[in-house]
Amino acid sequence: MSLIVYGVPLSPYVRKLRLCLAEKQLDYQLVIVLPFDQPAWFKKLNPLGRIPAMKDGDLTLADSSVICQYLEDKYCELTPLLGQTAEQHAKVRWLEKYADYELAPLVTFTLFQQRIINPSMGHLCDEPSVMSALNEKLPIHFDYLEHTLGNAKFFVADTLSLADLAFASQMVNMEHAGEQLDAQRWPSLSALYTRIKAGASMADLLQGEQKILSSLKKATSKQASFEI
Ligand SMILES: N[C@@H](CCC(=O)N[C@@H](CS)C(=O)NCC(=O)O)C(=O)O
Repeated sequence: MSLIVYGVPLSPYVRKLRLCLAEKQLDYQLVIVLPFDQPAWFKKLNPLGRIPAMKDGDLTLADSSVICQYLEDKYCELTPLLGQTAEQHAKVRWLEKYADYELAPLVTFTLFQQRIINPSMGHLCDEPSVMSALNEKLPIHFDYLEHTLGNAKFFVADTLSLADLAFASQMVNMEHAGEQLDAQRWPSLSALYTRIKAGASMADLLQGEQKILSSLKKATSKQASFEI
């Protein structure tokens, strides 16, 4: 097996990359590297210290989008995930970027960080910032994405692409944090997320993720009983 992915399953960027690999049916080894306290050797793979990184033989790469683009270029015959035309490529990249850079700060680095990571490390959850992300900041983005999706099954060309995988990857962290998309207000987005979650690639990953999530929650209750 020549492909090695470095990262942790609960990272939305690692999840997006693993979904891309699963859709293309490419085998890989996952080497666990946390987003903090990283071993010195990881800096050689990504001097920025962010996960995921990947190794394919002698080639090392970092950044989920760059890695997925590489896989797309290298294995173009396997399930294309960037669309077929220049226009479709551009739309997929835009929506992937939108999920990675607009949803992530609110969903992953606020909701998930505050509700799951902080308590598991003995830090308080800043619930007002969670509420502000949920009620004030995220709806504008969901409105835009709902409008962009319209009645289609997938974001671009009615075919699964990295745009859908990037969006769903963030929604998983929202669900891990105990929140759901409002299906009344954003019916198409909710249906899209449900469809991706029911697919084999995501269902497979989520099984493993639930175990990690439970141990983080156990760590949280140990912290709490220690404090009491
Ligand atoms: N644009 C990067 C973002 C990766 C990223 O921010 N990963 C987080 C974990 S979810 C991380 O490693 N954070 C550690 C840090 O920023 O020091 C990608 O798509 O791979």
